[in-house]
Amino acid sequence: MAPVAPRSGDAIFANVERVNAELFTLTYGAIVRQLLTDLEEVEEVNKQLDQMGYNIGIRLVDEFLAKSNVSRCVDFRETTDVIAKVGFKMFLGVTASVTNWDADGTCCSIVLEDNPLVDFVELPDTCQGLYYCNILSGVIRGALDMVSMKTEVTWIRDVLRGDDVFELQVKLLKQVPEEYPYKDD
Ligand code: MYR
Repeated sequence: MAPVAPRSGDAIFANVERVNAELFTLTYGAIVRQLLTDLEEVEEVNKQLDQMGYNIGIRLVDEFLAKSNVSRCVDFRETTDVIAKVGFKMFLGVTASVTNWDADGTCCSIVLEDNPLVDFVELPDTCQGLYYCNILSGVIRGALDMVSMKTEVTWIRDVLRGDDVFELQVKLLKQVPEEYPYKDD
């Protein structure tokens, strides 16, 4: 029997990370598949994924602030930048870019070139209307809601629909001023 060469700690961690990433991707795929079976209508699956993402997003902010050294953002522009560069890296392992700002700074696009959610994924013809990664739009909407920014998040480009990248348009609808929780008197 050939001797087994010892692997360095780095190699083992890289392998564990890869396996975790694959497990995550496959688990997400299994969730989408189950929703398609249960809900039958692709539109309903889109809504459900968005809602699941929203519920995750409102919880992720606390974890994000605890783990990152990011301090409070001053405006929508800075917040979207932090989500794309730091948030995506922390929770999805990839970074995104923020582009296509409108003149008044209330609408932009988050562009994702790599997206581990779609590794191994090919959509059958029966799923044409599916926004497979709709959980992400919900996560972003939920996270922004938690920092008092009501937004609408819409898919503009989707690699699974033949586009070159994933692009999410994020439109700021309303910024609710945060209330100081204690009375001064
Ligand atoms: C602030 O308190 O002003 C900073 C708020 C930053 C919110 C960042 C939330 C991270 C959400 C990550 C989304 C990841 C998508 C995969």
